[in-house]
Amino acid sequence: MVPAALKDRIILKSLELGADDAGVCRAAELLNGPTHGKFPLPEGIEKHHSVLVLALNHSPDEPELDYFIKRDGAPYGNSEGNRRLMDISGRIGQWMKNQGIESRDLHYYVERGGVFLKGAAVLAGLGAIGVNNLLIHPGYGARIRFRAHLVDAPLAPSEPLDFAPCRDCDRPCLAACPEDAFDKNGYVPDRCQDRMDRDLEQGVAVPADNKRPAGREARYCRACEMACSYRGSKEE
Ligand code: B12
Ligand code: SF4
Ligand code: SF4
Repeated sequence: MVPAALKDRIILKSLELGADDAGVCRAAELLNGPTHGKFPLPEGIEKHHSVLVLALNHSPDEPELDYFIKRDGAPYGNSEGNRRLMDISGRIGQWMKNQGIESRDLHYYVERGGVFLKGAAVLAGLGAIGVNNLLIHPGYGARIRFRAHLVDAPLAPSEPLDFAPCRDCDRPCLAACPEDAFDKNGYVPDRCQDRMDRDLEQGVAVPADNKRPAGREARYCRACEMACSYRGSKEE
């Protein structure tokens, strides 16, 4: 195991580069966990690798961070928040390269070689999964997004938190869902997915520019996120 001091320097640098929080988990632990255990190992991720999880607060005061633009014909879209995370990921990669450490940004989508970001965030000590199926961060609550960066070194992992934000809560997140996407077994992804599909179809038209075709901007539903009554220590 590489000494903890290196992990601490990487986390500190991530914060300097604009992340609101960051943590490290071991790829082996993630890949044996409850989600990746069921899926094939994403190509290129090996058990000795570490995963740096970068977090960015998505405050209700900056809703545009979450607006998602999908251009016609493009396989994926993107949001300003995710672009910022990608930028931090690129710059932390450059910084590690200068220190002689190999690393790379991981794709957002698992089918393109990414990891399940909420599970990674739990293992990296960034929070706990709430009743609303979202990662609740002690400082920013549910209003936070993630990106993962793969590090070719067995860094000392962050400590998972002893944190139970939903204990004693009367669960306004569940009542807030306009699609009834929570039943007795928890989150029902298909109902939520239908809503996301409609949000994109009914999104604002974005005109073509010199480089890119026209597209749509979706303002995806965040009702279960915004209704979460847990107030983080860093929220206004
Ligand atoms: C596909 C996807 C969706 C699908 C739903 C897929 C699904 N089955 O859940 C749709 C399009 C419907 C969707 C909706 C939303 N999504 Co989404 N989505 C994703 C994506 C790309 C993959 C998630 C996935 O496939 N999950 C499959 C299930 C099986 O796994 P899971 O979600 O990781 O959940 C498991 C773990 O939490 C695990 N678990 C529980 N405890 C523990 C503990 C440990 C230690 C471990 C390892 C695992 C673990 O159990 C859960 C169930 O199996 C991720 C990005 C990513 N690469 O992870 C974003 C992501 C999960 N989405 C996100 C968000 C914000 C949303 C929305 C609010 C929409 C929006 N405005 O962006 C809603 C919220 C719905 C909700 N309440 O969960 C954020 C969540 C941030 C947060 N604070 O948690 C993510 C992480 C993206 C990001 N930018 O950071 N999403
Ligand atoms: S994002 Fe909207 S539709 Fe999906 S579970 Fe949350 S409240 Fe329901
Ligand atoms: S509203 Fe309450 S139960 Fe729902 S996720 Fe937030 S803290 Fe948990």
